[in-house]
Order: sequence, then structure tokens, then C-alpha cells
Amino acid sequence: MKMKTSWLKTIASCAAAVLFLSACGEPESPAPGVEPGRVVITGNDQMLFSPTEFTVAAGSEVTLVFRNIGQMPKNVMGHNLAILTLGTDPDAFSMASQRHPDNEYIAPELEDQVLVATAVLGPGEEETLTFTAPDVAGEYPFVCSFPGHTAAGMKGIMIVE
Ligand SMILES: [Cu+2]
Repeated sequence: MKMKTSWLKTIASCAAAVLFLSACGEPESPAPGVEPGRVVITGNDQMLFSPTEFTVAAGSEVTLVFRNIGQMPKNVMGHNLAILTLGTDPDAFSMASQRHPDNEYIAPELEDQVLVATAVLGPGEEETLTFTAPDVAGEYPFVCSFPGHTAAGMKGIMIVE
């Protein structure tokens, strides 16, 4: 009984903290003079991204819309989009990740190699990611880690410059 009470107190104080933070949050506008980048990438039933390459400014705010424009069912032709850290081997990442359908095909032990990722999307679905581009310039791989898709060519490059 004692434990239950302190647990409830913890929940209550967390809820209060969340309310406080959201009330006092920064306005979601970009810094003056910075044009936020917006990228739309599609994935299709042929296991291809389009485009397979896009460029963002280092440290800039990026809005990335990923859209599954295919028609095949999600369980056989689902797609995600995971942008990986500099130097990650996209094929090795996806080989390990395809064993984890319960984690959106992201290997839990490799989550530190993921900058940002969508869920697995079915036909006609889309997800918008907003993130801050890395400060380090370079070519960051992105993949669909649904089983077999990276090997079939469903990968690309985010160029940070
Ligand atoms: Cu895919």
C-alpha cells in the first residue's frame, strides 16, 4: 500500500512537470534568416525511394515527409525511412534490423546508429519527421529496413553541407 502511494505521487509530479514545460515551451519558429528545409520522399512497390539523395545545411531544421505511394499490403511491402549516423554501414544495419518487426524493423542494439526514423508505413500512409541536421558535414545513409528492401536498393544519401 505504501509503495502504491509513492508511485502515484511520482505520476502526479511528472504530469505537473509536463504541463509546466508545455506551457513555457519556446515558440516553434525557426531562427531569423533561416529557411527551414522541407523534403518529400516517396517509397513504392518496386522498393525504391524517390529521390535517393537530398541536401540539407548543417545544423538546420529539416522537415522530411516520407510517403508510401505503393498499393501492396503493409505486411509484405511496408516501408520505413531511417537516417543513419555518419559511417554506418546501411546493409549491415538493415540485416540486423530486419529481425525486429516488433520495433519497426530497427535493431534495438543499433538504435545509436539512427539519427531519426519513421514507423513502418502501409500503402497511402505518410509520416513527417522534424529534426535538426547534424553539425558535421558528410554523406549520411538512409534506408528502408523492411526485410530485403535495403539489399534490393531501397537506400539513399542525405548530404549535409
Ligand atoms: Cu521498403
